[in-house]
Amino acid sequence: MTIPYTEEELEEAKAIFRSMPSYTEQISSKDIPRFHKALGWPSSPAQFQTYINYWDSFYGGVASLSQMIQVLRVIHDSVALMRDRVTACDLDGDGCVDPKEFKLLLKYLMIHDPNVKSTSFETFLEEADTNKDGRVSIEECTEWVQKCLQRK
Ligand SMILES: [Ca+2]
Ligand SMILES: [Ca+2]
Repeated sequence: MTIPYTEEELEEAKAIFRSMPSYTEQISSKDIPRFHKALGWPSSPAQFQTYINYWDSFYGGVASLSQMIQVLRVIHDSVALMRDRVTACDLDGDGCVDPKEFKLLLKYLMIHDPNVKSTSFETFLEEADTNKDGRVSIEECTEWVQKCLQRK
């Protein structure tokens, strides 16, 4: 998933999105596998289930067209994509990643890149909290995610 989406491809993705059975302005997370398949993203049933869980956990089981297009727009830019995903995982919006939010983010990372190893929150805190204030901010977390994806 490193190819940039052109405006034309985004239009195509929008058309696919709108053709999903549950489409109103948004689609049910149950249609995520169908949407991914229509876009030509190969995923295993386990990956689909995790994606569904992801949308269920973060977005109450529905994906809006604008959210989906936002993901597609940044998918070629790993820094922007990860900042977007880290921001999305900050469920209580306090600008920091707590253990529950980290768990969801890690789950997402492990689907995104199978080389990502499971990490405890303690290790994450130690590695990511660069200004040592005991909290991991969105920026710190985004930097950590970059390092995490680069180390194989
Ligand atoms: Ca938070
Ligand atoms: Ca910090």
